Amino acid sequence: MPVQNAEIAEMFDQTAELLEIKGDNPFRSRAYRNAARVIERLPRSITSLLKAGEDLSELPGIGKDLAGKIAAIVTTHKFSVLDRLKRELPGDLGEIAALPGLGPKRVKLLYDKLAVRSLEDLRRAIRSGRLRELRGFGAKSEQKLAAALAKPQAERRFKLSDAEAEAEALLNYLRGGKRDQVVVAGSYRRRRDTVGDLDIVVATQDGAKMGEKLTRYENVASTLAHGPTRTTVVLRSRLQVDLRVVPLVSYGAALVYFTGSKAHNIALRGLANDRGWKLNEYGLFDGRRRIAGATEEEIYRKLGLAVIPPEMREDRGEIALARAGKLPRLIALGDIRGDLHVHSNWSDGTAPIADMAAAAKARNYDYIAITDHSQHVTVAHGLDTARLGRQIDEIEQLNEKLDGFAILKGAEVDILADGRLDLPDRILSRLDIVVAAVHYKFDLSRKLQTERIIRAMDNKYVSIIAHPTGRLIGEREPYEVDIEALVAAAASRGCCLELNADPDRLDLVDIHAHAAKSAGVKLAISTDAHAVAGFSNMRFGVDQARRGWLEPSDVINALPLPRLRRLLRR
Ligand code: DGT
Ligand code: CA
Ligand code: CA
Repeated sequence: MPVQNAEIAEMFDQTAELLEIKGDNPFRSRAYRNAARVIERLPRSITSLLKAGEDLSELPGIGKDLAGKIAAIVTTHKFSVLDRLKRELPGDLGEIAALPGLGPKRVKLLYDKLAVRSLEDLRRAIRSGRLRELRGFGAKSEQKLAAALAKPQAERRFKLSDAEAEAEALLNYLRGGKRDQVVVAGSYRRRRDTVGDLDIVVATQDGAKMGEKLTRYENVASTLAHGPTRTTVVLRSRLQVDLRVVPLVSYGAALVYFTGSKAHNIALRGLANDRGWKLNEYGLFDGRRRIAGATEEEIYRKLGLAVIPPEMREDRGEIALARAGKLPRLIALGDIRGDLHVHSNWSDGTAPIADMAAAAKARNYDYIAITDHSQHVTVAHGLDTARLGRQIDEIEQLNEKLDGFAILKGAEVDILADGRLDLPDRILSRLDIVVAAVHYKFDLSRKLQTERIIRAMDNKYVSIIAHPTGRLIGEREPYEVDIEALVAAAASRGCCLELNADPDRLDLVDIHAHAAKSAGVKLAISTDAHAVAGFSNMRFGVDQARRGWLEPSDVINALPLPRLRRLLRR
């Protein structure tokens, strides 16, 4: 099993974290973190690049030294620097640093001041009340940590993109070229933003073999259960995998059942009961006669329903729509014509504008908007009025040379703490599109945060509010904000909201995207790409849009350019 890019990135992130805890030179840990991001976003696997004889040190952020280390990881499956750090630093510091609200700096503080080395030490520090007395901690963080520590490991959830990297490698291994049907069902197939475990359904004659094969998979850490029809393992990443083997006549029924959701299943079973039938994972039965089961389609048809896309199976009203033949025509990746939140190397992106445009054109897009950061974000080399003016000139020149493709002049402007914007109207008025976003002061009260963002929408140049809740999945909770009020304000002002497609963000979430649609607010599904590879995240945004029932008409970057331009003129 070749080492996956995500694993290398994870090793580098852990290394950076431990270096920071150790108080090492900050440039070293930053170099590891940057490299992790670059590796994570590569469109090809490191293993295949090395096989093709490519020089890794030509990748941005990766010098000769790191390239050598990566090559060693690929051959040994280990990272000696990380292993050494783990030996040097006692206990579970890595795990502690992964708790919500705890970064390396705070872990170091806990270690230095309270001698916290293990999760048990941390629990003790909370119980004794010493934690809240530590500078920068207090009752609120104590509460948050206690809640996180009380959560059993089983409740740990994985980002969809991480689960996907695991699932694809595993499916490749299990399928092994044969014609067996092997599908990942569960929340993964419903494309939830996070998944608890992978539920694999296999239809095959020789089921025992498949379970056996799973237990021999190289990434398996332990086997929890193994029988003729069901095998459960835990992977090295701690992701659990449930594999069920079903006969071909039950394949559709098993897919429906294990795709879920549970609430959707219960509603379907109710429909079957109403007709005097029984529905389970083996089929739809009239007495002992199986009247459907081999395909999902025949199950839904027999129940009087159109086939419901997995992303909608949450019992949120989809069954009534399917019965009435009124399911929406959900947006699909092929409907997307451009990307309206894109960074270049003018701020914290890695590629020149021309390269980002060429890559977008190669994806068959009609347009992108370049939206680099504004001056407030100094760490990202945010643009001031003068530099943005020069960028506008450059984009105008680039557009003259482009045929059948347009680069929109834009900016991702910071919303200041009081709701004013970080750039003056006189420069914003020269742009085609303004994306406004909160990047600091996440801790305002709900009322003030909501007013702050609505005030930004009051500016007629603001086209879109980016990542409206600021959450980072598993790392940062959304800031306190009244989404309903934001949606209402966006509706009355003709402002759009973003569904950020970065798999670490996926913000707005499905139900909020649906609320926006219902209020007549248009959404932009945007990748926030900081490198060419970032464009490929669009599909994660589209998945969440589908979970929010969005149709092409709800999404502004599904519009042809002339109509988009008209809509942007508020
Ligand atoms: P997850 O893994 O927490 O992200 O969410 P799911 O939806 O994948 O849930 P999981 O793995 O517990 O179970 C997979 C599917 O199996 C679930 O979506 C529906 C079905 N299922 C599980 N438990 C029940 C149950 O008690 N009743 C019914 N009708 N279906 C169930
Ligand atoms: Ca699952
Ligand atoms: Ca499961």
